[in-house]
This record gives sequence, C-alpha cells and structure tokens, in this order.
Amino acid sequence: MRSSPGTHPQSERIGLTPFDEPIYVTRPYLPPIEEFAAGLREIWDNKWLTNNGPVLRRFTGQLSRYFGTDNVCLFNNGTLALQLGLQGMGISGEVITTPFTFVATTHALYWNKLRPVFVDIEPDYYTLDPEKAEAAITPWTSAILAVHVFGYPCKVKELADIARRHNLALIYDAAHAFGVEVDGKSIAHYGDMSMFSFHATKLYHSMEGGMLTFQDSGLKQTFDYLKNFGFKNQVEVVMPGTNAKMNEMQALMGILVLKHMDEIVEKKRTIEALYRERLANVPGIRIPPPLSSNVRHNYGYVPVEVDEAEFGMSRDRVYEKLKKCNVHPRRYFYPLVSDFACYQNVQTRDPLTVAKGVARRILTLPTYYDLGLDTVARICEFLSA
Ligand code: T4K
Repeated sequence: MRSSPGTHPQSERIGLTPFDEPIYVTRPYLPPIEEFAAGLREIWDNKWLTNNGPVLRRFTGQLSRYFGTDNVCLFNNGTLALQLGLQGMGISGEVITTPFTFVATTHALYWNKLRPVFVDIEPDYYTLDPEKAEAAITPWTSAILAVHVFGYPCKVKELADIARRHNLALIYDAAHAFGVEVDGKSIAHYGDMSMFSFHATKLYHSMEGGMLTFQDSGLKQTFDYLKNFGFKNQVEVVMPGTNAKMNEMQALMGILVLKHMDEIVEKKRTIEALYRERLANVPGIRIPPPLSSNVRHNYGYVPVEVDEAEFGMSRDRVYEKLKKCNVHPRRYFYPLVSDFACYQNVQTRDPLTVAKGVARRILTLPTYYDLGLDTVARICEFLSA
C-alpha cells in the first residue's frame, strides 16, 4: 500500500481515516524504469523518433499477434483513431450512439459532420439498448456507434443482427475494452471496426495512444493515409489527412506494458473481487452483476451505483465525503454527453430514462495495479459503515 492513514480533524465525522496521499480513481501501470531506459537507448541509437519508426512497427506486429488480426492501425490517441476511422469508412448522415460515454465518442461524430442520435442504455452493464437502437433507425441512419463501456461488452450478437438487417455499419468504441473476450474471441473481432484507447488512465496504455481494428483489410491503406496528412509518397497527397501518428516513445511504452498485461489484469481482478465481496450486501450500493462465463473481462473500472433513498446519502455526497478522506473516485459518466452544452440542442426522441438514472447514481471507485487491498478494504468500510 502506498498511502497510509493519517490524522485528520474530520476523520470521525466522515467515518474513514483520511489517507496521507491521494487515492485516485486510477494510476498508470509503469514498467520497471530500467526496461524503459534500455528501450530509450535503442531509440537514441536509431535517431528515429516518429513517422512509422522501427519500434512502432515492432509494436504493431505484437498487437497484430495479440489481437489475431493484421488489420490494426495505430494512432497518437483514441479520439483521433475513432474520428479518422469514421472518416475512412465514409460514414454519413445519422449515427445511433449512447450518451453514457466519455465525450470523445460524440466528438468523433461531430468532426465528421455526423448527427448523433442518442439512444438509451440497458441497466445492468450500461451498454446501448439494442431494441431502442433499432427503434431509432431512420432512412438517414448509416451506422451504430456503441461503446463497451467499462469494458462490459455490448450485446454484440443483437447489434450485429440489427446492423445486418438494416445494412448499417457497426462500430465499437472499445476504449475501455483492451483484453476483453467474448466466446473465446477478442472483442476486436466484433463489428466492422473497433477503437481502443491507450491513454495513461486505461488499464493498458502507451502514455497516449489509440488503435483501430477492422474487418475490411482494404481500409488499412486509407487509415495510414489519413493519419499521415494523406501522403502516398513525397509528391502525392491523395486525401485531406491529418497528423495522428504514434511516436516511438509511445510505442516503447506500449510494448513494455503489453509484457505485463496478465499481471495487471490479475491484480485488477483481485481488487474488483474484494469490492464485490465487501459491498455485496450494502443496502443502496449496487455493483453490476458478474459477467456471464462466455466473457473474459479486464476489470478496468469498478463502477457502483448509489441509491440515495436506500443508502441514506446521495451519490454526490458520497463522492464529496470520499474526497475529504483523500479518496478520489470519479463520476464516469456524469453528466451524460447529451447534457453537455455543445450537444444539448441535438434532438433526442428517446427519453434516455435509464441513462439519466445511472448518470445520477454512478461512481467509479479506485482501481489500479499499485493499489493496496487494505486500501480497498478501508474504502469498503466507509461505504458499508
Ligand atoms: N471513448 C471513451 C469511452 C473513452 O473513455 C475515452 C477516453 C475516449 C473515447 C478517448 O480516448 P483518448 O483520446 O483519451 O485515447 C480520462 C482520460 O483522459 C480519457 O482518456 C478517458 N477516456 C477518460 C475516461 O478519462 P479525465 O479527464 O477523467 O482524466 P484525468 O486527467 O482527470 O485522470 C483521471 C485520474 O487518473 C487522475 O485523477 C489521476 C490519474 N492519472 C491521470 C493521468 C493522466 C494519473 O495518475 N497519471 C496520469 O498520467 O479523462
């Protein structure tokens, strides 16, 4: 455990002895610094820092093997990966999507001049509700953009069926879903395209970074053009691309963290299990049910819902009280994207009843590789006191 309980004047009233050091919702896993230093030496020797360098090419090969597909393309962050992915696929008109996500999901639509059609989520795992998604299809709909939020897989079979019957592209924001499998297959193999974020706050990261996986190998060339200004060669620009290239240091971090993936997931599984055990019978605290046995989860986030009436305290009050104890959970994802000023005017026919309720109750609790189980136990004590 990195933080120890200290003395704090409010500790009694709050019911949890505050920690001397902040307990954040997450901390990046950092590989041994010697491993990073050795990799830097290679980059120094190469004098090659970006633009499809040797470390990036090695990283791409490793990810291809990890995901079992050659159709991978790396970017400098997940947001640009998704934005350029939508552009490369030529999506147009309306896109059915969820409001219960990080705002970047919708921003990627905005930058492609696509109209988001917000549809409600299902209550157990907060992913897009397939029935409501189907009801929102219009002649202008060209795609569904669903999110495997907190690494919980969307209802992939139902969504695939809807997409096939209505001839829609099916795109997943898999920012949270690195390492997740359904029916023994990587989540990357579901839908036409998936975006993974390698941001420092994710269980798997390359400091900043993003990746697209896709079914149509013909798209690879387009994505490579789009992230490199549209250059085909030194004298030909074939499309208005941008600069979204991953650099060599990001790739190095990605390679090193990948080596430790199993340990990271295992530690986070242990943390989730402890939260689950200790909070199972706390009235007013709901933790999503265990996933079915055909899903391999990554335990990237630990979301809980706080029911004010039953728990006797609102979610916001719990959040503030924990902060006073130097514990910093997050209210991912509150507000809903559809409630942000820049999207408030998007017409939404679906009343988003479930999403609105979840956004009011959700709290994502600290979980990261270096987090001590005794710290988790103390957070649970507070929540169950
Ligand atoms: N789609 C979805 C569903 C996403 O969740 C995201 C990103 C994206 C798309 C876009 O992917 P990227 O373009 O980011 O690759 C964070 C992340 O910045 C963002 O990547 C992430 N989702 C989102 C859920 O969370 P913030 O503003 O909450 O992060 P921040 O800086 O407050 O960090 C949270 C905590 O993590 C800090 O309190 C302490 C800790 N932390 C953070 C950083 C950056 C560290 O300990 N070290 C660090 O280096 O957005």
